[in-house]
Amino acid sequence: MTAVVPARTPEQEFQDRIDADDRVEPRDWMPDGYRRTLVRQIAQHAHSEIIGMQPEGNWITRAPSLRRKVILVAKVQDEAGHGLYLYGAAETLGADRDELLDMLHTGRQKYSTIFNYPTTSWADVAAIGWLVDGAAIMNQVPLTRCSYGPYARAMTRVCKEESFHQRQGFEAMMTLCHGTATQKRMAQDALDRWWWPSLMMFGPNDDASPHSAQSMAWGIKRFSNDELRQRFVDATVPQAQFLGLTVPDPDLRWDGKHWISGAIDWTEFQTVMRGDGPCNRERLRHRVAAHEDGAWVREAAAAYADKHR
Ligand code: BYC
Repeated sequence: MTAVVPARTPEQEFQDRIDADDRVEPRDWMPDGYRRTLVRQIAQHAHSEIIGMQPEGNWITRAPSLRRKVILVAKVQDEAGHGLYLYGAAETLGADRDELLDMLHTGRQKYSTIFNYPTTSWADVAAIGWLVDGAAIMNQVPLTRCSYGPYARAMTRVCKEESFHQRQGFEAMMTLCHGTATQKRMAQDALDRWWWPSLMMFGPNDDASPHSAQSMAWGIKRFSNDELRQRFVDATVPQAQFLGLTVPDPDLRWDGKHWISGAIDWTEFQTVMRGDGPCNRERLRHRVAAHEDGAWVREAAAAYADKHR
């Protein structure tokens, strides 16, 4: 008698493909939860890119030299481009760009907490490049191996640009640290204010992260939030030491293998995520106003496209 092999469900076959490291493409069958998870993460990521233009954009007119201004304009434009690749990737999953923007504007979809902090001095621009782009790369390089093809490919390009951003931030920080005593103080003050929010970018601890386990099983996330945060701390503490700066964590210690941080203030993270951070309201107000002011551009582009169809 031949044994009857039970038929595999579409979900099991999908998981087999993921386990074999196969790439999923837009026309392939995928579980609804996989699609929903990707739309949620990619949309939040896209929103972060375009909201992330604001804190640094704030310094374009006050950059300390023409060279710094040219670099900053290019960087802020790059962030807009990253938003475009990501909204494009979300559209391949059937998401509608106008709806995603509406969800951002009405607070129904999140963007990264990091962009709700103010940039009060030029050194903040340097610190964002060094720390925020540094954290972004740490999180995004593994996403170039994400199981969903369009997201992974978008990330390849984003990461190349982010690594330039990180280097320019570190170089700007180095200039400040080798400058006058006031400039060095500005650099330290910026590190003091951006260190902890940068660690929060990686998301809640693994035991408090509702999505991580499933996202890792689906090959969307390759490493957990805590693993990536640890890699960032290990990479960044020696850089701070090289700059002659002090990481604002009295409990930071070397355990022989890793730099171990003190406790993160998760209450602050929750407050900012809820919409009550220092700049949440300002960021959204500015974003909605820019969207409304730009309506004529979208209308003109649509009319032009209709005429040439
Ligand atoms: N801020 O289960 P979890 C950049 C939310 S870089 C706000 O761990 P997940 C840029 C999370 O969405 C910044 N919300 O979720 C750099 C979830 O909420 P919902 C953007 C956060 O998705 C320089 C809940 O907490 N990068 O753009 O498995 C210049 C539970 O968390 C945050 C990306 O988006 C946070 N920090 O993991 C300009 C990278 N952390 O959806 C721009 C792609 C967590 O249940 N995204 N939440 O309501 C990811 O890798 C993952 O989505 C995360 C979170 C690691 C962020």
